[in-house]
Amino acid sequence: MNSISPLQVERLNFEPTLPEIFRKNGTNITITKHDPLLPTKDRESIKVRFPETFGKPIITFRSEEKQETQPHNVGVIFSGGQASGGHNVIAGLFDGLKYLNKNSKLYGFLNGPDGLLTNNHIELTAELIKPFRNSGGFDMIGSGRTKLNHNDQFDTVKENCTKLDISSLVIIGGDDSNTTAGILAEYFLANNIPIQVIGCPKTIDGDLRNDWIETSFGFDTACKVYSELIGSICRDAISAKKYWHIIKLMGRSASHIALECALQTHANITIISEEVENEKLTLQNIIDSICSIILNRSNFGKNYGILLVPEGLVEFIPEIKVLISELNDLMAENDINQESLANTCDSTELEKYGLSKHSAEVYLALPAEIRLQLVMDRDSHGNVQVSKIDTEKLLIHKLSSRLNDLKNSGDYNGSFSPQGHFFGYEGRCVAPSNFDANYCYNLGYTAAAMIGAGETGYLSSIKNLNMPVSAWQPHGIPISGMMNMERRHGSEKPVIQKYLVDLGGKPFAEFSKNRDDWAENDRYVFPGPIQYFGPSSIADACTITLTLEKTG
Ligand code: FBP
Repeated sequence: MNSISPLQVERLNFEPTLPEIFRKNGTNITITKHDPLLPTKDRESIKVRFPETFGKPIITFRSEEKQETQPHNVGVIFSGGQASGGHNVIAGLFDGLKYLNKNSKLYGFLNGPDGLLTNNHIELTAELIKPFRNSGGFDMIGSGRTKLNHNDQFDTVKENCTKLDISSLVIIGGDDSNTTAGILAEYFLANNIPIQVIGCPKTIDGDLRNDWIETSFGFDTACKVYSELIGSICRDAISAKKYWHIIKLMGRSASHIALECALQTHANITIISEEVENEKLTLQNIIDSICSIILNRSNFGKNYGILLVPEGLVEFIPEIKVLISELNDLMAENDINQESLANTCDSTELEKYGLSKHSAEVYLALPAEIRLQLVMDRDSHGNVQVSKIDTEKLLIHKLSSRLNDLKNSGDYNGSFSPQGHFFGYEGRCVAPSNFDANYCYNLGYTAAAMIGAGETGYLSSIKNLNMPVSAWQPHGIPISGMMNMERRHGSEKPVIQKYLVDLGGKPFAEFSKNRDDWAENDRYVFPGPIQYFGPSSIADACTITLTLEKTG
């Protein structure tokens, strides 16, 4: 019996494409330096914190006559949540390093930043990497969410790298992890530690994006997986005609995934958290507007539909945001018995704990299950784990109760039979789409090219992603130029700015133009499963978000 599927066998044979510049055998890849990239905000504060890496130029690549280059010993880690294509970043990095010098070595630190701190590593050889090419998951070396933010941790990283003679480190992660990459590069330069640091943009959430990072890897594959599932549910809904499907979609803060899935499937209703915040919509406002669509469809005999909800919604609803922040503060300041707080159903009692009167009322209006999640599910900093809140159940509870009232008052005579879903983990480790497989391989290869050129404090970037791969343009982008100052855990910190849905942007405009029609009529689109083979217009397509952002 084969231990890998026929599809896995075929995917192993897939050869990612490199753009022209990386395909000139027998040449050296060198860099061209362009204008410096300066932060758009908080320039002076960033300059003070990044004296060594501030004002570095954007770089592109060119090929020159081949000369002997030194071998490089490089370390690599995954940091944060899984995203399809990670193994191809490593494959591209490995191939790029071997192209520089066949004696180069690549070490994978295991289970994310923890591996760097404990020197838990393996050497990544051609044989070891081979079965992981074009596969999903991060299981080649694992990942983790430990944050590297203290100098003593940086010194440990230095010691462990020195033991392996490592002169470059590649951090594959999201906005926080790449912020760390920038800080580490600065620390090493400031302390004359000869270790280069390069980042690669990963996260299914799509929120590590700016003028230079057109998308983060994993977003394409995850949205295709969720859209396939949503499309199948749409088909079930118009077949059975009896359920409203309330679907929570992963994406911790930003609503890019929900928006892309709406564009791909034309679900009847999609909530965009950024719009909720911008319009200061209360939970009741949201429930009322969903109910009016449910009522309208019911008047046409359609007691079914699809509602997409972004994972991070509750944090964008003003009164719940205040409640969460008050709960975070009181949990941090006081030695509180979480269980008795969770069981308190009296507003005066809650005020004694330190909640404001308004937050106590908001808290008590939530279903018991959600109250429990708000109080009990805390991360290592004591903060609410917003991603663990069953927002789909919260909405089902509130919608059912409102529709019941409307029924009792004679304003609604339909039937509301809800089904809750959460699509998250099923989209993070699928074999990468052709787009992500190619994109990731190129990100890794670009990281190797920057290592070869001796650069540090850069993020690997590919531009022109809506074009065929041959026209893609690899870049190196200085991380300090993408920073701004934000308040985190009580103090001002330099961080790469998270990209939320732009309500003035083209993807949102496209959604907004169509949403009334999608709400009333059944305009469902059924994207079907990811296609790895077949017509390029399907197999190599990128997301609608990227297409709209690049071309309109
Ligand atoms: P990253 O930003 O680290 O890539 O993770 C994103 C994400 O998939 C979110 O969408 C989700 O909220 C979170 O990870 C889940 O985290 P965990 O894997 O720890 O449950």
